[in-house]
Amino acid sequence: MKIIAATKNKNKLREFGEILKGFEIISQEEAGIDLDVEETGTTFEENSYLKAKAIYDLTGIAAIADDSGLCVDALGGEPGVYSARYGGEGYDDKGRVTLLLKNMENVPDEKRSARFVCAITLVSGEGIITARGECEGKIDYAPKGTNGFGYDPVFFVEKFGKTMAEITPEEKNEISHRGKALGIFAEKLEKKQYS
Ligand code: ITT
Repeated sequence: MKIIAATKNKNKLREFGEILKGFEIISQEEAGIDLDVEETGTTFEENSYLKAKAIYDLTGIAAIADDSGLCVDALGGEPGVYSARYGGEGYDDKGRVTLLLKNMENVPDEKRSARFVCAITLVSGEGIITARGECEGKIDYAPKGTNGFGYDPVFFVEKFGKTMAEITPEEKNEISHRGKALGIFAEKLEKKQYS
């Protein structure tokens, strides 16, 4: 089954490939699509559905989308669904990490809990599949490591005693929100659990 990855994020695309081995996943670029989907939803599930549906409607080919983000307890769940847009248009990954650390400046150790959340949606001619994965961690005090992307350098993972940017891609995929969500998704697809 050919599936278009409805994402413009190259790092997500790489992780899709690492996790969903044996699937025929093609990028939007490979499918010749240049589409910006407005993320008007208020939940990860809504936004991942919007992205997958837009690509499926355009192509008639099954499309899988990932909407994900970082939810920080001390910030009332922010940046959440707005993780990619935290601080506004002018920021890149590094700028968003700096802003997050600034907003966490006076937060003590025991209140620095956070989680990465990922909602995966497949829209296809046979139906829809959704899956959600979460990964618990803590916001570190400074960026560490060069692997991964986004907020990985400040997301401390207890199991490894390191940030998500200091562990290997294999280690990240084993515990990450995306790894978990795609694992559940693959199982549902195998069992043809469409809704
Ligand atoms: P698409 O919508 O094209 O897929 P995007 O980057 O805009 O790409 P999202 O709207 O889902 O994707 O925003 C997700 C943001 O959350 C992402 O840009 C990162 O800042 C952060 N994020 C998600 N997964 C992450 C991960 O595994 N590691 C670090 N940061 C992550």
